[in-house]
Amino acid sequence: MNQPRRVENLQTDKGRVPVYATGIVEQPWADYSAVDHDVWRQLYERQRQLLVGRASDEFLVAQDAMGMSPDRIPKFSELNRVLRDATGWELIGVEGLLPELDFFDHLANRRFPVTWWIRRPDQVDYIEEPDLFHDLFGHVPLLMNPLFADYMQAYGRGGVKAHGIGPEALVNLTRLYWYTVEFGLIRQQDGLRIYGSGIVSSKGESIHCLESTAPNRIGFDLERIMRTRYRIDSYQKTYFVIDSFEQLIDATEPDFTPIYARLATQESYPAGTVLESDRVYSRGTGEGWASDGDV
Ligand code: HBI
Ligand code: FE
Repeated sequence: MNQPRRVENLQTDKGRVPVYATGIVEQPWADYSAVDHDVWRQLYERQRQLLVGRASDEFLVAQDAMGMSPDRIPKFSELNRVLRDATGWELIGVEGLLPELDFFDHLANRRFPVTWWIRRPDQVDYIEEPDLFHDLFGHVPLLMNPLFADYMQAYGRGGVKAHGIGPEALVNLTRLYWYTVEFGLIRQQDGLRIYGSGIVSSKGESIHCLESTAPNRIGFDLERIMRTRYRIDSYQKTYFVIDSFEQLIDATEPDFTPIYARLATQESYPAGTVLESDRVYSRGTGEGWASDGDV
């Protein structure tokens, strides 16, 4: 497997991240080795087993509708036929992380960038940057869900706008992506469930986010999220819980400009903060207000 081409590092609020060529690359499907396909199969089967009872109903329904197979790395061209019909989204192949504006512009045009290479066998439990498994298994299925598909396009449009406003607005908006698209939880009748891509593509965090007593689980609040910092190299200290995808869309309807202006005058919160005004859930059950200490 030929290695991805890194061209530079980008200073972001996540520190210096490797940034790749921003061009669209054809998925070199014929070049995937048996080891690559086996890494896909191993990760896919392990996560699918873990996620029943942990992932949101929408995620599991969407992933089944995608028709992905554990047997081999899916072909983007085959998935695009299904995805375009469902919500008008399409996958494009990329080298890896893109500069923010390139990424936002793709989302604003219903194109989701998927990294063409998959991690090595010795990286199955952790890889510091998004690879094909994180993108294809984690991000792509929910693009089959019309509400989430609309949210992702609206997010992209908001990102292009925030990029024009300035770096602070970008940091605020990136936090929204982080605490919803990457690490979001949703409340169902039968308890809290995962919809965030960073969680569903990680064995450890799929368990930790619902069952550990360590993290806070706080009801979704847009400005609270935009004020809250996050860590990229450990499990999250806080997960935000939406009641529905409709709530996500409604919250992101208004123009964010006045929110950015307000936030610019306020301190941001450390990742592990819990405020009096927070709606705190106990672990995993989603029964609303936590009893004392059962956070
Ligand atoms: N690039 N390919 C790719 N995939 C991402 O998920 C991604 C990105 N660039 C920037 C980015 N995500 C985050 O900073 C978002 O919050 C914008
Ligand atoms: Fe991601």
